[in-house]
Amino acid sequence: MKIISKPTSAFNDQKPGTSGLRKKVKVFQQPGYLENFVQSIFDTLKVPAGATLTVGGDGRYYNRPAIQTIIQMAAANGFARVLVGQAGILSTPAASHIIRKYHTYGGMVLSASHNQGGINGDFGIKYNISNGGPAPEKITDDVFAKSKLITHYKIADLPEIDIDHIGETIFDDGKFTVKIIDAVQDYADLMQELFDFTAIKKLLASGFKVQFDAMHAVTGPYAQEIFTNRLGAPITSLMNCVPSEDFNGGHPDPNLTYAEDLVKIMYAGDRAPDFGAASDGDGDRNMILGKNFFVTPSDSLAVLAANATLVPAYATGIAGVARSMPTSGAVDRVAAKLNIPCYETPTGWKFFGNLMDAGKVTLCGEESFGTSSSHVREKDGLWAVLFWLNVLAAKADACGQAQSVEAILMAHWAEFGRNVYSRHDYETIPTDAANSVIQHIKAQFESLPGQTFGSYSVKTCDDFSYLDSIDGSISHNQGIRILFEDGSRIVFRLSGTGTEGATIRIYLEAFEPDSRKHHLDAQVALAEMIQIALLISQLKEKTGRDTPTVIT
Ligand code: G16
Repeated sequence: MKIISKPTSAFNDQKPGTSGLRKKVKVFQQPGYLENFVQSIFDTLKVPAGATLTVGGDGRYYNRPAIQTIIQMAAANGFARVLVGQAGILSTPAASHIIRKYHTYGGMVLSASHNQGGINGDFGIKYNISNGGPAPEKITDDVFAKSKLITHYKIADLPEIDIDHIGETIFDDGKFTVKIIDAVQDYADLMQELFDFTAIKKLLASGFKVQFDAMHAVTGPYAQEIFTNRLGAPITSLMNCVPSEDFNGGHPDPNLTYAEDLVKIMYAGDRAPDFGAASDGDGDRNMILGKNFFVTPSDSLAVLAANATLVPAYATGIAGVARSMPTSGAVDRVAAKLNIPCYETPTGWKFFGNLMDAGKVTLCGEESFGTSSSHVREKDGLWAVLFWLNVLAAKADACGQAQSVEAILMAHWAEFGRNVYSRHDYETIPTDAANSVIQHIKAQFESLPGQTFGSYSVKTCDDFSYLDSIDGSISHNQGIRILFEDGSRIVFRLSGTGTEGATIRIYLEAFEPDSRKHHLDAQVALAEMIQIALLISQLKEKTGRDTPTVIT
């Protein structure tokens, strides 16, 4: 195995965003682009002798050549072994599990998550540390700094590895090994350890109808193994389960706009199944639907926390919960009742890792359709679906009759009150226009407190900062909050995961204690606040956009 040091020129745009480096495929295809970033990661890590690296992605276009390059560079940078998911595919939570289970020195997760794929779509790469979670900012900042100074990268002259068949390829008398693994079984086994599969199987056999949409993305094979092979669900309850390099031309983002096939089925009146769910490109996001009913991710987290002891893995209780700042405070109310701590972190799963490692939290969630627990260090779409099914199974009456998802939410709101919540996204806005919206709001920080808009009076406003209580690091500029006297709030943030222009997210939240109003559509209940957000931000005037591209 010959190791070559190749000269390269630095790129100045390799700053990791909310979750790794995400760019158009064509950006990644530039000579040296992927290599520079991978070398900057390896240089930051200072790889110890004998280390193993996990590698896998969501199967999108460019996954395969990227994996070959990463294997060659891992060999040249001192790794002794690389574990690769069969066909190069690992869902993000499965990658996290493999890193933890086989104690690898972290892993390269290749995905642009919910972003579109294909030759004109997006690609992405992130490094997860050995706890299985995304690298914290101190590592990603260092990687970015190195990427701006890089002059050479190291690569081994290995032949192309057959990544489609399970097995091992050994080089240089065992000095370097590539092992192709079946990660579906490992992941399915983990789910079976956490949840009561017997109870879920009984629920599915009782006529309770489930529809799962893998959106032509990575969870298809995992869903087939878990739902069909292990839980006995009919094959018709699964849709779009064959992973495709471009997600069949779709947008693998499980929300009410992009999961439209599933939404149509779940909103088909009496004919609709009892429970519907979808997951995203790399399998870490989830959307939960009942019959003609949408569960916001913030409410989903709260319901799971409130019912955690119904699930075998959490039967003795949960240590604490955490949510990202823009996620609604619904879970805070559950935590208060359970008398457990609730942490508020910036957007980005990487901020939960320290809290989980320290045993301070068990469940975490984000409004961006992410929920998970300390079983891995990533959000986990299928885990959330199984958690819901386990809760539904455990709440079924003596005759096996399950409650509806809507009934569970109504009962939850009756007990805790409802944090009415919605997020409005304005996508692909010219960056200057998006920045001017944010600057315009910030310029009002001194004048807004004390002002009244309709029925809402502004109490305070700020740009959210987070002090990590475990490692003492501080993260500034994590989203603008306008907090009202009655506890309602509007949050403005620029997305850190887009690859084209900027995306402005407006998060709207109002607390409704009156159960007679709990059935109201969130857009109706939040109508006044939506107008206030537009007035304060002057978003329409500054961007020329009349309506959001996505509402959830
Ligand atoms: C990523 C992060 C999440 C974050 C989400 C949205 O999710 O892992 O923690 O909430 O992006 O981020 P933003 O609002 O900055 O676009 P994923 O599923 O894309 O990896």
